[in-house]
Amino acid sequence: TSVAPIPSVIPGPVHELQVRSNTGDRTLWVVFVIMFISSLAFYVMAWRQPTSKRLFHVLTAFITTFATISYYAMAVGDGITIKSEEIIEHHKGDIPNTSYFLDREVYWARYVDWSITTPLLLLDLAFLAGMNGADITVTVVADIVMVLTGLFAGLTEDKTVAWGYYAMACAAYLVIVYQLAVNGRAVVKTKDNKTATFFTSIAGFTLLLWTAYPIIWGVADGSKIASVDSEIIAYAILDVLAKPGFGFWLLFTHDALASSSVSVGGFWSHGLSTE
Ligand code: RET
Repeated sequence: TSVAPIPSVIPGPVHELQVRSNTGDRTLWVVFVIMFISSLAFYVMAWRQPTSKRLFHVLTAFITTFATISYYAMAVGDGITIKSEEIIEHHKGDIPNTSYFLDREVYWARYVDWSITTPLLLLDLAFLAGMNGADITVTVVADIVMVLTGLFAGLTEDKTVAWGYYAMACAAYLVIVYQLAVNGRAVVKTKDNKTATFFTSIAGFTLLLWTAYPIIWGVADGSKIASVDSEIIAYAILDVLAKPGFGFWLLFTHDALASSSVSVGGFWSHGLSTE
């Protein structure tokens, strides 16, 4: 007589649901409006410059336009899926382990947004510094790797696998940090002083802000310590700083320098370097 093997984990019927409430809902709508109004402002600012001085305006306006679309999608409830993660509870003695399911919303529309907008943000910085074609390509490709492995980390229902993707995304992020902090800073020194100082400030601000994303991801999407509402609010603050905040700072500085004599050969030499 053979006895059916006892499964090592007995799945329970319990599902814990983690979804957003009205607070998360309202936050998404508020950011949608901020992104929309910023986009209009950036298009107006673009239009006030001659086309030869519009490169930063166009890039920046597109960034907030994509954010407007993705916040609209998330606010109306699109671009979201429920991920079901099995949580195993270990018991002492002969009692078999049991499990329950943690069902939590994953806002994958964010990654679609980031896959387009973070390369555009990096192009803003790369053109400002005057980085060469090879370095720009490495930076943008590393960024796409970071966002796509981040998406896979967000969607997989296996926790161990998720941290594997997360590690790859972090490695790619370090490539971006290196490109901006070392190569970007080295090449911007060949431009005028004002441009060099400004690049150091805005690239520093960018790296500081961007570093908060993987931290929030770890606390919210990874470990599920933070609620879905807290996650929405945290990303909302970062997104407003990283897109409209970054954009207004960049474009106001650009326009001020472009109308002064300092900038010749500096800030608004938009040509792609091909060395
Ligand atoms: C993830 C998780 C995996 C590890 C790393 C990440 C980094 C994300 C970053 C996102 C930046 C987004 C911005 C949006 C603009 O509004 C994908 C969260 C490193 C840096 C600037």
